[in-house]
Amino acid sequence: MTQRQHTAARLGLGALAGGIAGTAGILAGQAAAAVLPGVTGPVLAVGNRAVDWAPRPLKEFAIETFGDADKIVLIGGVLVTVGLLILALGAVGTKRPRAAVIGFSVLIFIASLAMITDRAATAGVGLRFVAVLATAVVGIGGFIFLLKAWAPARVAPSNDGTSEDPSALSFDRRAFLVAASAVAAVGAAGGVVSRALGGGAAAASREAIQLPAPASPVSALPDGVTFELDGLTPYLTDNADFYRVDTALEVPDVPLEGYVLRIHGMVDNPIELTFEDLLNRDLIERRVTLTCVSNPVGGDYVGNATWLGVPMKELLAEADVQDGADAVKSTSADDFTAGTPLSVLTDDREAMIAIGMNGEPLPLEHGFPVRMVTPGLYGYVSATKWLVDLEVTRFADFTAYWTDRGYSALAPIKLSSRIDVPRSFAQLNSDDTVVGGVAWAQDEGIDRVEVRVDEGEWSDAELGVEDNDQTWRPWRWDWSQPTSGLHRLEVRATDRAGNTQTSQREPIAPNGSTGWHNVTVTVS
Ligand SMILES: Nc1nc2c(c(=O)[nH]1)N[C@H]1C(S)=C(S)[C@@H](COP(=O)(O)O)O[C@H]1N2
Ligand SMILES: [Mo]
Repeated sequence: MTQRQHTAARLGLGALAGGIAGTAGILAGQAAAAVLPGVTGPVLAVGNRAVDWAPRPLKEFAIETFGDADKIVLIGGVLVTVGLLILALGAVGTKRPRAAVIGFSVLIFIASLAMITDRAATAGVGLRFVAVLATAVVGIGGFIFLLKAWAPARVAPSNDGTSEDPSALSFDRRAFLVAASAVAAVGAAGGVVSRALGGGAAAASREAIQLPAPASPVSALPDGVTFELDGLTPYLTDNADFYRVDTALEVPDVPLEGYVLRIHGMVDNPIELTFEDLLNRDLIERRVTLTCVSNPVGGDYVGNATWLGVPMKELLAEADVQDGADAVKSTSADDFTAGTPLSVLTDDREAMIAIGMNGEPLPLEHGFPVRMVTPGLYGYVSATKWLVDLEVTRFADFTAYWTDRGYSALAPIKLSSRIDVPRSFAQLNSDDTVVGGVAWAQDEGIDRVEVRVDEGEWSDAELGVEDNDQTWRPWRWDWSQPTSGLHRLEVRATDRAGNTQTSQREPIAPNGSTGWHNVTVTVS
């Protein structure tokens, strides 16, 4: 072996030791978290921290670039980073085992802190500590074991006067097999256990629910609410297709057993409600279009569903709100928070505490068992999922998850319109030229949608029959006799108050994008 080959082999062996021990530690922590309810494993705990600490532009980039896959990309990023660190520490460990073990322990310490303080964990600190211990003992123990096993004894100078390089490692096949099988065993056991516990308690609770008929059912869908047009967004969004935006890397598991919603703060009569209490009240059913502030111009973080729930106004009246309050701070089971104006929750738009979505209990991803639905406001200030706490308070006295990250405290949904058909870069024949899309101005209503081609005259689109002023409105426009070549279609909407969308492009931060959506198509 040349010196260089020797060094490469040594570093490789060290990296292998780091990789095996690190994987074993992570798997042990994950397995412990899988068996212990309410405990977060190292991967999610570090991921949650990364979500909360990521600089805002990075988050915006992730949401815009990866869309609903942003969470997978984030977890992947965390794993790759941690992976590179443990490989590097392993390599360092072949020369400086003590420094490497300290570095390795620091990594595990950071993960432990994240696990102990994880916002999504609901278990007591004692249980969380069990998972920390599993990670630390297996990870650090495994690392020391492998570095030792592979470091040959520091032999005294032998007869011929040479000594073995004390920093050299030699591959001990037995140690490798022991370590690798331990990792495989922990991994397999963890997999089996989490499969056995799969679905969690919330899924079982959800299966058992029978939603009662609403005391105030939703109005019938008006005839002509939308158009037959291939590619036009369906008027009602299926639960499976409904956009999802939240900070939860793992959907919070909130079973009905033990569930309570607290209403407290600046009220004379604090209330606690179980899910049963909510079910037994007079329920309203309404169609409302939700929108995310992160929706870029032309984006699809917007969906329309039929929601079933208890009017927020009634519950707040029963709690008897004190003078001087102007906000409700809502908190979820995973410690997300939002601040909503009291005035919006008590006016006649019928904000609700929802328990049903499109005829089913809320899907787990959309907030089971209970969420807020507030017409007219972006989700981050009004649509708290996995809702557990409502505190009546003053905007001056608190901040919430996204306001802490520079977003506005008040965030009404901005008047918007979108072209669904044709898609950008479509190749059209001059005879398939119906243009269509949706427009929304929740709580105001859409009055008019106009389309223009290549910055020509604006033409009125035909609107679907209005359902209510809290839902989007489909539109269509016949593009007569387009000339062949490249064309740019643009859309703009006007709301019932007479405001027309501005062409001015604003970014999503701090309170929602503006600008006209356009698509470029080729007509043959
Ligand atoms: N607990 C919790 N609730 C939350 C969020 C969150 O991150 N955590 N995100 C909010 C945001 S930004 C939006 S746009 C809506 C999205 O609701 P959906 O995922 O059901 O479409 O949920 C809101 N409620
Ligand atoms: Mo959002």
